[in-house]
Amino acid sequence: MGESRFDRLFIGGEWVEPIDGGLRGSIDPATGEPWGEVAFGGKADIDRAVTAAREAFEGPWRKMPGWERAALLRKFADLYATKVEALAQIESRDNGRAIRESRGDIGLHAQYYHWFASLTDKLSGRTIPMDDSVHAFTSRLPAGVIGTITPWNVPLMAAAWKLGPALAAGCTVVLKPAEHTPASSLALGRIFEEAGFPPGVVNIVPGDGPVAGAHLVAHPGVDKIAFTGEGATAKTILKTGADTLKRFSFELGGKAPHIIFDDANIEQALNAATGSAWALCGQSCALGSRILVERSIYDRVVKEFRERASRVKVGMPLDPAIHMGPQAHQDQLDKTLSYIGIGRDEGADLVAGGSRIDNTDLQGGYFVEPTVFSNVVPNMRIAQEEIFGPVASIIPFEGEEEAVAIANGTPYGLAAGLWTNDVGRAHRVAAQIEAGIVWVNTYRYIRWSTPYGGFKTSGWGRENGLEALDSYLETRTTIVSTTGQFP
Ligand code: TXE
Repeated sequence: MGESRFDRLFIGGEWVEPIDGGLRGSIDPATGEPWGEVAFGGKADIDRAVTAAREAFEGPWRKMPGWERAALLRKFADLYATKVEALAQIESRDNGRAIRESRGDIGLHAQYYHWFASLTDKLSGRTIPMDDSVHAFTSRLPAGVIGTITPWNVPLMAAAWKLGPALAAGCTVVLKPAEHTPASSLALGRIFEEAGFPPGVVNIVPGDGPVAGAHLVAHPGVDKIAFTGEGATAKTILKTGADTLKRFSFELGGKAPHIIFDDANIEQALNAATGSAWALCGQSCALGSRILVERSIYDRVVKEFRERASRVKVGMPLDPAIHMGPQAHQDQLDKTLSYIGIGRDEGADLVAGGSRIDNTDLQGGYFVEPTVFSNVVPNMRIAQEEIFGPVASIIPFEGEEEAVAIANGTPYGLAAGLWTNDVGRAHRVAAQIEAGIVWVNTYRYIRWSTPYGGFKTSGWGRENGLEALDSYLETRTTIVSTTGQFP
């Protein structure tokens, strides 16, 4: 299959036509027009993908020595590294992300696969002291067939975060990418094929969430669902999968506070806070969408946000000079514009942006101006709910106690940032933040080795790091009598 053909599903090591799905035009969010035909699978396609994954799991994969799995994963990672540009072009085309961002993000993925490859032969258990009459030990075993359901904002990153640890653990996978952005995930299939993975270890079936996704979730042949997406979808998934009592991990939304104290390096803080507000066009769960600013520097920060918003270059995603592309799809555009309306109605001050960009060059695309609200009150909906658009809400605070209270005052708990030059304050405040990751004097810096996931409604479990590997393993305890006697 050609690099840029997406009209087949990848099942059991073969490129096959959908049985009960079909072809669908994938929309270019920069124009609103279809840019390519993508195969969508239905329930029967999910069935055969799960069968292929099960056969691969029971057959070659779980029995393969760890070092051999590692060699395949490394080969895959090396090939992946040679295809960063092609993958970035596909992903930016499909989800509208600025190409400079896609290159930066996708350029790191090979390291995720390499890092998990390095763990495949280190899945050791423990010896547990009991008494001389028994020898007790644990073994770490792959969890089985994994259904991975990924979102449209970062399809390849979400796949790397799930497939790296799942394959390293000895699991097999059915990957169902989001319906809005399936193309780059299908391109992954070619790399797995080229790397020589046994058929069925990785299967890729784009499809509609409530059809293909729900069927994967309910499938008795699937042992675990690894999901990234919206909290409401996670609740539906839990109900759909309840009868099978399979395992679940959830990476859900966020409303990250980005706290700036007046003793911080303000220039650095502003670079991070403005960069993070508009990266991925605001479509990432860890972005600092609430900017909490100490009252004494509030006016300065608002002024800087306004000025910097006017300097953001919005344009066609494949243009290397632009900073921000369109929203990834029509529904997200509508959601963002509706929240901008809500912010206005709630009485926040709109200091920058606030509209769709629909000029001649960008007509038909889902472009929104970088938007800034000031004088946002913590209980306003724009400060409580995930917008997932380029909308920054700047909230004033007085002192540490209030900063912490506002930071923790949403149902979310994924990420947070704080800026201060007082090391005591940095530790004091970080220790009180209810979030799975807290950045101090930096923001959005993560690697394959750093666990990532949410407190509260932001998720279950952790991706990346040793914790991610754990989440694709089962522990078996074996207790052997050394005397042949019971008990
Ligand atoms: O997410 P969904 P959507 C948030 C963000 C965004 C909102 C809506 O706020 O505005 O969610 O995005 C699959 N059974 N995030 O609607 O629906 C679907 O096909 C099984 C935050 O796209 O959760 C896709 O593959 N699967 C987030 C995946 O779920 C189902 C990233 C995600 O789609 C399904 C994305 C079902 N019943 C959105 N329904 C983050 N944490 O970064 C849908 N899906």
